[in-house]
Amino acid sequence: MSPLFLETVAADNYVAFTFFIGTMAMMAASVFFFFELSTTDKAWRTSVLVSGLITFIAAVHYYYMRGYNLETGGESPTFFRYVDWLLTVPLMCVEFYLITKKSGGTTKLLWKLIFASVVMLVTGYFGETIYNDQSVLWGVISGAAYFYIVYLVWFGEVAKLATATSPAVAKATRTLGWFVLVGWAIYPLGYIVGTPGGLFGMDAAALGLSGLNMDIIYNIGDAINKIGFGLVIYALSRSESK
Ligand SMILES: *C/C=C(C)/C=C/C=C(C)/C=C/C1=C(C)CCCC1(C)C
Repeated sequence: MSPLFLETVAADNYVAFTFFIGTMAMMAASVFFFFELSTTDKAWRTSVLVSGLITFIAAVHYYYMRGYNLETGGESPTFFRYVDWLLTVPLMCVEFYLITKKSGGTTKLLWKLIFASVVMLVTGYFGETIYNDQSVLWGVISGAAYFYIVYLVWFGEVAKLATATSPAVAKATRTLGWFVLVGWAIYPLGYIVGTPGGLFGMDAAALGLSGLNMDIIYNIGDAINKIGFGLVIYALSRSESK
């Protein structure tokens, strides 16, 4: 029999467990968003569809990452993690574009957001893998791109357009802004825990985080951010349709 079938998950393997729960949660969220499409106002259908695509892409990656983690005896599926993020984070940028489009959100703004998110992720990937010995430098560049996104959503074009669109869009954008500011800040924490030297030279042990695992932190972050983001968009689609 292939070793695949002999794989058992130890009860205290929390990493594998969070990959499993992550798969289930992302699948359930996708089913929910896709089924709700039929009762979603036409103007909001693309937004809710994108919410479902984000969780669906994550579900497929989580299924794969759980297997990778088990079959390699606990290795981090770093490559597939970043492939997932490179697909889903730009889609989150698309959500900002779609909800601000009515009052002038342009594809130029969309590309600005996507560009910043790609810089944030590619430099983070460099720091975690190829240029691991320069993880501080790459972490700082990634952090700068991250703060640029925070700026755009809280004070820049996204915030201004959202306010001009409608009170409901302004409110939803503020909530999404909290996800970007607090929810996304979970990821640099995972980077610090999983990368020697971490971010800004901070060390996991010095921060009292040495007992934590990078994948568990990333898995928790993904569940909060991908499903949470989708639900904010879903709620907005309901409050805006009569
Ligand atoms: C669904 C996946 C999401 C929302 C992923 C977001 C990822 C980040 C905000 C990652 C940020 C990072 C930094 C700000 C610095 C260190 C390197 C990263 C890539 C972990």
